[in-house]
Amino acid sequence: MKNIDSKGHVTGKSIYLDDISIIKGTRFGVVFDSPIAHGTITSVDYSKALALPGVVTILTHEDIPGGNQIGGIIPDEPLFASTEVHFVGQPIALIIAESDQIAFKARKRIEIEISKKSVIVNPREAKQNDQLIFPPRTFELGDMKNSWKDCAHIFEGQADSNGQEHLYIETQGAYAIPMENGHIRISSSTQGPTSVQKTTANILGIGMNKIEVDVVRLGGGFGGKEDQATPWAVMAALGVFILNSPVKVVLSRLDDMRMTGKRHPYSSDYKIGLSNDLKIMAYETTFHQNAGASADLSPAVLERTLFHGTNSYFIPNVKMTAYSCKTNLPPNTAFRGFGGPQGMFVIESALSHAAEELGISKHELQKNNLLKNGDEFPYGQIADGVELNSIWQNMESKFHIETVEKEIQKFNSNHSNVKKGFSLMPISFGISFTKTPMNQARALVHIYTDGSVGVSTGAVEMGQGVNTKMLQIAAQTFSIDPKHIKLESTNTTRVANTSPSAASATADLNGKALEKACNALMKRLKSCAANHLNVSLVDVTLKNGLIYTNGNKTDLTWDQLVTMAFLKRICLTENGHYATPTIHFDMKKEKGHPFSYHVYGLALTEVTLDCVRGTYDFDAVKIVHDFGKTMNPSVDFGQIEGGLIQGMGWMTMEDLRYNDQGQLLSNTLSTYKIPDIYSVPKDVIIEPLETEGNEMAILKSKAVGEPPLMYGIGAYFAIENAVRAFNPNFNSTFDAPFTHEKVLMGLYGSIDFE
Ligand code: LUZ
Ligand code: MOS
Repeated sequence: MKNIDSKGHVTGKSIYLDDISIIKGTRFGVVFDSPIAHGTITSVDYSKALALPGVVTILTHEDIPGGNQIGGIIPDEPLFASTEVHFVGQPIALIIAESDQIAFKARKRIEIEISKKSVIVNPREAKQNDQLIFPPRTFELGDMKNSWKDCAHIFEGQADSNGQEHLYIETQGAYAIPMENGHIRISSSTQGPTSVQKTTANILGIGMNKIEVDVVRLGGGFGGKEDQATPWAVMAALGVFILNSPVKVVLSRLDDMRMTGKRHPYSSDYKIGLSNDLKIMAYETTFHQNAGASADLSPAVLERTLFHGTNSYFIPNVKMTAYSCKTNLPPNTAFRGFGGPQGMFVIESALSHAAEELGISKHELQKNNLLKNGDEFPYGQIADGVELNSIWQNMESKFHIETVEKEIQKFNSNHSNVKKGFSLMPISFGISFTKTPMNQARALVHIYTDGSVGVSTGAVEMGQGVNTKMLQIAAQTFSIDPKHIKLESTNTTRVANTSPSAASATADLNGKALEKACNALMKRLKSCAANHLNVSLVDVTLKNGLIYTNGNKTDLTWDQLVTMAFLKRICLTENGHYATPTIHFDMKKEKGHPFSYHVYGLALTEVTLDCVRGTYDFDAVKIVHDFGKTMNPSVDFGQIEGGLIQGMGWMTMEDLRYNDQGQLLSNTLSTYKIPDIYSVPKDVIIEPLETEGNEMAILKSKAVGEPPLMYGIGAYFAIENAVRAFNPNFNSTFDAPFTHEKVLMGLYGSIDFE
């Protein structure tokens, strides 16, 4: 099935937040935010702003009827700052006006005085000052202390990866509308409708049942709208609460870039020990996560860094400690991969370091240490269904690693100012929210009396194609034409208490709930048909909208059967509930079985370096990926391509910069560059691994949202490989992204230009 949104998207008919028709009397909100990264507000003068014609009101923390608190995991974040500000971009007030142009004008007239305090932007400095968001966590396996003496080779170093701006095409926004009796309806561009509902209720001091959140679709989320879509929706709702008129808050691109958190930068130390036969015997790391000014999702992100700290390798002795460091930056948040990529970057750096020192090819080291069935992860889960060895074999037989390596060596010996490089990047990504209780979902299915069907789930469509997958599940289970099925918007009144659409788990969780609801309805309809046709239930089948008994077509159609069931007063509505079985995790012991399964894969990245300019082009990325049994190849291939390019952008060109006063320097689209058509690899080849699929995955089709992002890490090490071909003395700094400037430094860093 094609993505059901494709026509709407290309004809401009798909409805996003900004396409919702505006009700007469709607007011527009613009956020006034802190210009200073840390300090005490000594005075704010709103009078000149309020005097501007068209300004309706300015809301501050004093207007909040409930609790001034939006922290999702730890209650440490106010909606509006009251006396202290902790980052540039922290919301202080909402200016509400008759148009957003007027509100923007009014913002410039606000006069604020802040008495400055010291600013910390570096996570290691924060740790030295005991500025931690929560106590550190440690995952351990084996006998760390005694393992070093068994190692023939030990290497130590530092590996840093930078943050990443989400740059969803649709910026953050919400539109709130007053309903009767003090109820409020919010349309929000959020991955987490229930978070918006819950936080709004808390801020307003009313029940969640008085807040309805509706989501049609998002113009991208990537994690940036898992928690951080909430404040703007809450502000709009607060405006409705105070004014009793509709209020719309949509961030401008520059406001969005300044005010919202990003992927967490990490600065990490590693120590890796290898035996004589090149088995990794010991691995110790310390991760410093740059959390920003409050917790947001940092505790969960930190946890996933630890879960993926050993990537696709089995290591018998491991100790990984992670610190969530409080800095004066916007609170960093979920971003595709959710801490996993940051953890994987460190072990890949350690392996590159070891291979370089030992004078061997890194891929030999990688292949020699791949995880196998029965191996224990540092968090206690025993690996099963591991596909890494067959994936590696597939890579060798289809894409010939040795030949690629030889051809590159040959090219490099024939060219002095152009060098090629390559890398292999295996991935193992755990599927499930790491917080076990979040792994549940519901779906509501109505069959209408004419046989048409309406489906609601907790899944949010953000371009990832989840609605297409939901439609496929309903159409397949009922065996009717998808044309008869409508996917409803995601709405907290129809499907309550939802987990955010995140963790790559949306199609699995909501799809399984939907499958259950459809199966229950099918059972009722079949039993109705059996009664009518005077046969037993097991003899009835439904196929392509027709009813069969013992494989023989009857005169009865789906539509007729539905009408008949209705007249017999059989319930044509069902609510399916799914909770992932078998998963658990004990945070005291830091052991358990948190993931329902893992997604595996391997990417071979080839790059050509212009050693005069320091620029590079990616010739090809060849991927062997474990889809299970993909239920929609075009949607899933799209996810792989998008994830890969997004990961490559993070590793190569996306250069997020704050100065030491916490001001965002890369604050526009001219100073923060993401991959475009000119920087994507010339060739991306995706080879699906043939497998039986996994029962825990929806229709045995494995989760595909986040895992491919980590293929992009291969880009960093391919560049590193090429730089080394030019400058054998290159000392890898493992400091992503590998921008053109850093490539030049790597090529000529040892030359004294003076
Ligand atoms: N969000 C979350 C996530 O709340 N928990 C998770 O484990 C997770 N994993 C990946 C992406 N988002
Ligand atoms: Mo996400 S990083 O799955 O919102």
